[in-house]
Amino acid sequence: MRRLLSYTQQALAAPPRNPRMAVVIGRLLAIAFLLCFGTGLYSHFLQEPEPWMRFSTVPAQLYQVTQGIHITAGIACFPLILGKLYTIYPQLFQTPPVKSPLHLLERASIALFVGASLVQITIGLLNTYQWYPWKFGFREVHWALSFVVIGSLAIHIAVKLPMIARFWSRNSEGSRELRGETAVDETPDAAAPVAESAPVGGVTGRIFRWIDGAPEPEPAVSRRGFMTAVGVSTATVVALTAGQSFAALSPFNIFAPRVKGTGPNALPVNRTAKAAQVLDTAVSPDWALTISNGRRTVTLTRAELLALPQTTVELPISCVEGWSQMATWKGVRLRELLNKVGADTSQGLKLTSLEKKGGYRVTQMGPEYAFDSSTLVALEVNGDTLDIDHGYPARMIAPGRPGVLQTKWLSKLEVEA
Ligand SMILES: Nc1nc2c(c(=O)[nH]1)N[C@H]1C(S)=C(S)[C@@H](COP(=O)(O)O)O[C@H]1N2
Ligand SMILES: [Mo]
Repeated sequence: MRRLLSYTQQALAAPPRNPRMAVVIGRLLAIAFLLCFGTGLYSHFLQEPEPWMRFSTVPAQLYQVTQGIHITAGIACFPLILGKLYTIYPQLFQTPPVKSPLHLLERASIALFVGASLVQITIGLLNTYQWYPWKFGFREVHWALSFVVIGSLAIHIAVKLPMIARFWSRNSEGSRELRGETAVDETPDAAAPVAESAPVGGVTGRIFRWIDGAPEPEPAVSRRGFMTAVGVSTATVVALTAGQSFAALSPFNIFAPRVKGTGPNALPVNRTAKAAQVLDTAVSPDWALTISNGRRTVTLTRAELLALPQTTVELPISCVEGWSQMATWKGVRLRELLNKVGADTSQGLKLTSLEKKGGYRVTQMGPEYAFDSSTLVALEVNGDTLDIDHGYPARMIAPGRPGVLQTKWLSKLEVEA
């Protein structure tokens, strides 16, 4: 068994499979994971704030940027993780499989980390395509897994710290040894532990000399070639999808699910009026917006809303799924409506949509958004009446909020006590 494992491990040896490469890719992955985690926390708390939380309404594009980073960094994880697994997977066959309880913990944390990360980025990617081929709630699972991923990443980094230090830079001791710049062979005892703890062929030169006297074969994958492959694939998937979030890359948006400028009012639609089952109620002549604060209530028809002072703002729709687009909105300032029912600037708001059912039929808005001068009950977009798919007769649009909270087909606004 042992011999089979060690034979497999050696057979898989290749120049990119060395600890320096694992550290180089590992660093990039760690950056991508931390970006995803940080921006993910922000996105989560915007949608499920703790009562004491207040958020910034400036710049209006803040969420567009954080969520664009979230999705783009998540997509970059695919080639990076595959590259990393390529460099380290011969480690699967290390002998003996378990050396000590600590070693077992190390291997278990890596298994957990790899498994959780792969599930995490895969369900995240499918979510951006609005494809939910599973029964569980995406948000809950993505949220819970993020702690598993970050927790096991922390353990992984802690355990590997000595190795990370040895191979941190080009001129670290380990990296120089790899290039054969230190006299490894003259100090076999000192070098031995490295070979043991490092991925296969921890020290180049030994990799191909495992059969005594055999000439060194030409490696099928060179280190440089491998780095280039990982680099180019990462840059390519990022460049071909980031256009959904970042306007400058929009012309190269080939794989991402949303394309800027398409759809009614030249704006993509996320949930159609048909899907929300509002095709009849949204165009009903009986529609009116109710605004209430305790017992004080005001009801305004669309014509009455249009007769109030109109404000124009440039604000983006920034979907949690990563696509975003700037649009020109026209309508009534929310705070003017709130003033009509005597709300004060410490009070938040409950918004109800005409939508029959759905996770975003009822949403909450903190006072920092409700009283911001650019938050509108929008009646027009991009110079035209709101299309029914964009929330006709009226929708909410506020700066810096995730798309899910830009409620379409408004019905009721209730000031919270
Ligand atoms: N009532 C209601 N409003 C909603 C949604 C919804 O499902 N129901 N979806 C939201 C989501 S996820 C986004 S990204 C934006 C998209 O706005 P658009 O379809 O007008 O581009 O609307 C938001 N408003
Ligand atoms: Mo969205």
